[in-house]
Amino acid sequence: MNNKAFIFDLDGVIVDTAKYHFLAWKKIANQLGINFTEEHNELLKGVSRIRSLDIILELGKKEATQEEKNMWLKQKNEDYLSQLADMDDREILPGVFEVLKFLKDNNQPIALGSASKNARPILEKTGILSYFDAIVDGNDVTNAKPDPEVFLIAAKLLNVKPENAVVFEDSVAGIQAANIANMISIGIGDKTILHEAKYVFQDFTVISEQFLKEL
Ligand code: B16
Ligand code: MG
Repeated sequence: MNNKAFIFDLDGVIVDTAKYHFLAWKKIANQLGINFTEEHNELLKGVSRIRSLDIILELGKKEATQEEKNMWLKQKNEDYLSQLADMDDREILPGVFEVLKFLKDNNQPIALGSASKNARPILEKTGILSYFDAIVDGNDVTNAKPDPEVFLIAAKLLNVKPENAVVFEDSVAGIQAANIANMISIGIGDKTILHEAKYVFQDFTVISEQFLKEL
């Protein structure tokens, strides 16, 4: 294989936790009398927890004190984590495990580049933590995607130049971050939404070993 490093986003790429985030935010929104739909939830993908709350408050045209915000952030995360309690490898999205294994078998460095502060427990619960040579998550970055910080730190930890790093992302902001970092962006999801990516695949089951080898 060519000498590349592979950086995976977490939510929407490795696991589909968007549904759990949605349920937890929905409870907060209901409490505040804000109408929050699955369509609105799209706006929160790849976005940090704090920014997600601000978006919901903006949707409901609500003002809040920092103290209130801290309380809701804590409540949202506790609720989200309680939903993840029984998580296991069945939550890994189709084809992901096979690609991780193929890359590992071919000695390719692998990192996580996620906005989530809950990345480690999710990788542990799904049994794939040992596949990652580096983990960069919401605890390590100050600037959210589309800022490239998360991916640049990951490439540095893997000891590769940005142009040799491949990023798998499901969010528009994440694809933009990879492009700004001068990395090879691969969108996972809808081609029309992720049109800024260099390549787009519906999911990992349609990514061939040949394609990975030739990158
Ligand atoms: P947490 P990713 C992002 O993860 C999610 O897409 C986004 O919806 C969530 O708000 C964010 O993580 C923060 O998550 O509350 O667990 O810190 O897609 O960058 O892996
Ligand atoms: Mg994502």
